[in-house]
Amino acid sequence: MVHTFDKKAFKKQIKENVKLLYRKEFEEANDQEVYQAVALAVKDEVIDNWLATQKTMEKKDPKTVYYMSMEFLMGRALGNNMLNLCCYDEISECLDELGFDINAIEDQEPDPALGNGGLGRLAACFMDSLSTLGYPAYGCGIRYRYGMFKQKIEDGYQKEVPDNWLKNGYPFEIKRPEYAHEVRFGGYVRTEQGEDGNLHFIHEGYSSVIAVPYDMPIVGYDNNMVNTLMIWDAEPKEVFRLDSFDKGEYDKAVEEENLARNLVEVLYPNDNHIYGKELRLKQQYFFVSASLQRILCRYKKHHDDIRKLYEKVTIQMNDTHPTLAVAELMRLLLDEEGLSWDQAWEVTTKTCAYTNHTIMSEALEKWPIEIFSRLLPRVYQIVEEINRRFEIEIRNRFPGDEGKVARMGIIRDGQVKMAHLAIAAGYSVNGVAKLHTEILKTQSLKDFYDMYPEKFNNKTNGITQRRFLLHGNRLLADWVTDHIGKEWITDLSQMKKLELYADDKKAQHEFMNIKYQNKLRLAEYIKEHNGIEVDPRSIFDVQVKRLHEYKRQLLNILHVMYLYNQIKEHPEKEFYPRTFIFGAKAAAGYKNAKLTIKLINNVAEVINNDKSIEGKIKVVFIEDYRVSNAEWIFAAADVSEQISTASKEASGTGNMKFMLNGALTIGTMDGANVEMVEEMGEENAFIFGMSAEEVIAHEKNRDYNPMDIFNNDQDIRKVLTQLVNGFYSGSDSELFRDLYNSLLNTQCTQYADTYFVLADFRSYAEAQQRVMEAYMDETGWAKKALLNVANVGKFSSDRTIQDYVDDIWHLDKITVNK
Ligand code: 26W
Repeated sequence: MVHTFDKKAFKKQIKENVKLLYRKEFEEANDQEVYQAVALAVKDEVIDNWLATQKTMEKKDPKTVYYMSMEFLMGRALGNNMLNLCCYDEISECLDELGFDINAIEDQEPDPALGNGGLGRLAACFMDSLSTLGYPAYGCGIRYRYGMFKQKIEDGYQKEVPDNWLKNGYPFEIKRPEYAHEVRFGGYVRTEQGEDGNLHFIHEGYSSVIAVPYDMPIVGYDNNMVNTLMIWDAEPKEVFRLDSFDKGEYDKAVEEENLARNLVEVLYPNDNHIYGKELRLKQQYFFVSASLQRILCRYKKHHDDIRKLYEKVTIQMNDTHPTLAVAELMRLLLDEEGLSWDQAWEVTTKTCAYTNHTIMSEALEKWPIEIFSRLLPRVYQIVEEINRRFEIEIRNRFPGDEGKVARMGIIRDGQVKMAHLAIAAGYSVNGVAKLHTEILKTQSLKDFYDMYPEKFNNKTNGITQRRFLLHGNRLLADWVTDHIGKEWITDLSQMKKLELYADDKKAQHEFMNIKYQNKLRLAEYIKEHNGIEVDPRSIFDVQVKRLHEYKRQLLNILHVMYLYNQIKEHPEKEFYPRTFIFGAKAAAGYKNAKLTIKLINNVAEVINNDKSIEGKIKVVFIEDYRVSNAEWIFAAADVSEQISTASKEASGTGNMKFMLNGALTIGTMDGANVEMVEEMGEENAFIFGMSAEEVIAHEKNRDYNPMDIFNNDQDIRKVLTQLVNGFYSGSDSELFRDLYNSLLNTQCTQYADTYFVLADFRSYAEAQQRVMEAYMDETGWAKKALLNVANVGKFSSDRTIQDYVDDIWHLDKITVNK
C-alpha cells in the first residue's frame, strides 16, 4: 500500500483537538493534553478502517472467532496503532515540529493492564495477529475499572496501589449502549407446562444488571483491517433514586446497584492460584452471558437457523475462566431459542473450544455447588444434566470403571469442575507448547485423552513481533530491515535470512552496538527509577515475569548470593561484571512470593553497596514491571532467565520476546524452551536442570530429600544459612525463615522444596559459569545472539494464529479495501 500522509493536515488536527477537548491554545497544552489530542487524531484514522472492516464483514459474512478471555493485557495503544497504520515516523515528525517528543507523549498513556501475566498478554498478541492476518475476530472480556495494581517498592517490600487507568478517560474506546444486555443472578427456577406440551423453565426472583460493551479497535498491520475488542461494563438497571421505591423494591434496588458497582470493579490479581471467590464467578458469568447474547443477536441479524450457528461462529475459551459459556449457550438455545436438548448440545459442542494454560493443581477452577447453584440456578440445572449424560457416556465407554467416573465427573466432591465441563463440551482441547500438551495427554488429563483423543491438539504459543521488536526495539528492527527487507514484520520466518550474517564481523559488531545502545537506555531508566548506577558494559541478566515459586526467582537470587560469596572468598578469580535485573508482581496474598521480593531487594542493598567487590555484581529490582517497560527491558537483555521447574511452565512467552531481541536463554527444558532450543540449536542456549520426566518421577515416588543436598554441599549450606543468620536482614534474623523453611522443612509444605530449587542449584551454577565464559568471547556471543534472532520465526503469534485457523477455527480470511 502506498501511504500518503498529510503532515500539515495532521498537525492542524492536533491543534484543533486540543482546542476542542480543553478550550486551550496548543501552546498552553501539557504532555497529557497533547497525548489526548494525538490519540484522538489517530483514532480518526482508525475509524475509517474500522467502518470499512464492518462493511466488508456484513457483505462477506465470514466465519468469525470470538476469543473469550477474562484478561486482555493490551499495553499501550497509541504507538502500536501508529505503527500498524504505518504512520509512526510521520506523526513522530509532526510532534517534533510542534516541539514535543513522541516518547514523552506515548508515556502519557496508562497501560490498560486488564490482565495478570502470560495468559492475558497472549490474548493481546492473538488479537494483533488476527487483525494483521485478516481474520474476523472479536475479543470478549471485562472492562475492569481497576486493572492490575501498580507496584511500589517501599523499604524493599511490595506495596499494591490501585490502578485507576480510566482517570483521564481512555481515548480509544467507544461505548456501545445500543448493544447492552441484561444479565441475571440468583433467584429460583419454576417449571411450567407450555401449550406446546414442553416444560418451560421460568427464572424468577433474580437480581440483574445491565452489561454495556465498550469497543476497542484492534488495528492490523498495513492492511486496513480493524477487529474489535468488546469489554463489558456493568450498570444498574435504573439509576437508583431514594424516593421512588416502595419498601418491596427498595432492597432489590440497593442490591442491584451494589451488584453493578462491584461486579467489574477490579481484576483479581492472582495468577495460577484460585480462591473460590463468589464475585469472581459473578464476573465470569457476567461477561460470558453478555458476550453470548451479543453474538446471537449479531448472528440472527442475517441468519434464521440458529442450529447452524457453528458455521459462522466459533468460541475459543481462554483457559477455564469463560467455561460457563458452554452452559450459558445451552441455556440460551434451550430457553430462549426453543431448541431441544440434543439440538442445543450439537450446536454448543460444535461451537466451543478450550485452551489449557496450566497444569498447576491450585489453578484448576472448581466452584462449590452451594455458591454455583445459588448464584446461577438455571445454569446449574443445565450443568447437572450435562454431567448426568456425560457420566452415562463414560460408563458406556469404560464399563465397570467407576474410578474413571469419579475422576472425570463434572460435579463431584461438592464442586463443579470447570476443566471437565470445558473438555466434555469443547470440540477442541489444546495445550500451549508441545511438552505441555504431552503432559496433558499422558498425565494431568489422561482420562480425558483416553476418551476423546481426537479433541486434543497442540498450539505452541507465539508473540507479536510488531510490538516486541518493531515498537520496542527500533534500532534492531531497522537493522534487520536494512539486511533482509521488511517482510519480517508480517512474516517472521524471514528472519532465517539473517543466518547469513551470523559469522559476519561487521554485522556482529553492529548487533553488539545496538544492544549496547539499548542497555544504555535501560540503564538510564534504572538510574531514574531506582537511583542505582549500573554499568552498561556488564552482562544484563534478566528475569521478568510474575512472581511464583515454580518460576524460581528464588533459585536466581540464591545463586546471586552464592556468586557474592565466591567473589568475597576468591577475589583473585576472573569474573565478568554482571547486572542481575528482576521485575515481578506478586499476588497480594502470596506470602512467599512477597518475601522473595523483599529478599531480592535486601540482597541488592548489601551487594550494591559493597565497594570491596568493585561493582562486579549489581542487583536491580525494577518497580512495576508491565507491558510498557517490558518492551525496553527485552531490548536491553543479554541473558534471559527461563528457569522454571521442568513440567510447570506450560509455555512461557517472555522467553520468546527475549529471543526475538537477541538475548541468550539460560533455562530448563520446560514449556516452549524445548522448542526454542530445537529451532536455535542447543549450542546457542544454556540448558540445565532436571527434565520434566525426572521431576514427575520424583513427585510420584516422593523420593526427593533436599536435606541430603544441604548436608553435602557447603556452598549451598552457606547460602541457606545466610537466609536465617541476619546476613541480609540485619537484626531481624528471622525475616527470611519462611523461605528457608520452604526449602528444607517438611512440616511447612506437603514436602520440602516442592520446586526442586536445591536439586537444580549446582547445574544452574554451572550453566551460569558457561554464560560468563561465553560472554567473554565477544564475537562468539554475537554469533549466538544473531542465530537466536534468525531462528525466532516459529514463535510469532502470526504462526500460532494460522495454526488455530487451520486446525480449529477454519475462519474465512477477508480483505478490506478503503
Ligand atoms: C486466578 C486463577 C488463575 C489461574 C490461572 C488465573 C490465571 C491463570 C492463568 C492460566 C495463568 C497463566 O497466565 N498461565 C500462563 O499462560 C501462558 C500463555 O499460555 C503460558 O505461556 C504460561 O506458561 C502460563 O503460566
